[in-house]
Amino acid sequence: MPANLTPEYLEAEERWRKASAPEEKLAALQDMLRALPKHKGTEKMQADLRKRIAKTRDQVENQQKSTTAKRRPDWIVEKQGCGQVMVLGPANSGKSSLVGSLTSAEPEVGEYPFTTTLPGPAMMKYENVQIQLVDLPPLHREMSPTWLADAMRGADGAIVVLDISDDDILELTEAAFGFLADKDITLYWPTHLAQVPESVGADDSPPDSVQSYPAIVVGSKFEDDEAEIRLELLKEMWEVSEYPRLPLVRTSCRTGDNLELLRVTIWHLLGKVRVYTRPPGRNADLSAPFVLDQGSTALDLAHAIHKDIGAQFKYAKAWGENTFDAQRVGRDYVLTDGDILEVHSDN
Ligand SMILES: Nc1nc2c(ncn2[C@@H]2O[C@H](COP(=O)(O)OP(=O)(O)OP(=O)(O)O)[C@@H](O)[C@H]2O)c(=O)[nH]1
Ligand SMILES: [Mg+2]
Repeated sequence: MPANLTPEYLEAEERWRKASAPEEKLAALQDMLRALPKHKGTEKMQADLRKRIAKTRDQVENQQKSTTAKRRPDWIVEKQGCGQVMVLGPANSGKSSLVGSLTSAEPEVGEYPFTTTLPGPAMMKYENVQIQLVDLPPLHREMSPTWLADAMRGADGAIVVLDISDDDILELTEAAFGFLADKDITLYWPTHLAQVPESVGADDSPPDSVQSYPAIVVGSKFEDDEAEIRLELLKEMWEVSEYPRLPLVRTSCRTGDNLELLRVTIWHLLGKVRVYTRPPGRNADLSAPFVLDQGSTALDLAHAIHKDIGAQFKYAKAWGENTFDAQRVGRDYVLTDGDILEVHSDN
């Protein structure tokens, strides 16, 4: 040991020896390096201390990562794709079956209620985009897990799956909407929905709650012989209820009926447009659209490509339904689904 080690160094070294937690060890090592006289004779010790500091810091960071991972509740779903749609509804209504039929996921399906206990995200392909569906545990005023409302936060839309082969459909719907009402969650008519074949309810009340989502009702297991009668009862109940007017799509996972219609309706529910860009003189890549909110402009697209292109936007040439080929458009041009744009900027 070099003779000129300071008392501070020795005190820090003693602390290092006694420390058990990596954070304490790291602090002691850093103090040791600070207190070590810096001259040629201690160069090896300095290098050695730096190595030990780096190693201990890794240990501290790994420990922090694993504790945050542990603390993160397992019902939080990371958003993926061009939109996140929550799959809601009473127990056993066919939510997981529907998610399984629309995606390549294989969620657990059971004849008994409360099969699904945690959110199950899965990607649904619609033409050249991917939409995230989140299969959820059942909605029930008294029996849903308390975190369910939080799990829905930030979603772009919802589908409410109601089993029209079930004689208890009215009570189950009431218990499901009761959960939403208790949590001040409202569903509303998706005004941007292009075509709506059918709907339930008469009132088109605007949402006024903290959490509100554009939504579709799915009448599931529609191949049942008496489904039509129950659907009429459901519509009557809806007319006199406080529930919002919502589009209705009848489906059957057994026969596959209307699953493609539902897929398209979910895409429209999101209120997005797909736009393609082309570099001057080259073809657009039609497999990789930019997905933007309806109402977005040429300037919004430029920003989405790159912030510098947005800042220096000059004009664009557009090919689309509402333009003639290579029409020169300005920053305020409102994009239509399927447009191809060649963006020109000042640089
Ligand atoms: N006849 C018929 N049965 C279906 C259809 N879709 C689902 N089922 C059946 O309905 C039952 C419940 O299906 P799930 O998909 O597990 O329902 P869930 O809404 O996810 O149920 P929980 O997770 O418990 O809320 C199962 O026995 C399915 O086989 C359908 O289109 N027709
Ligand atoms: Mg389920």
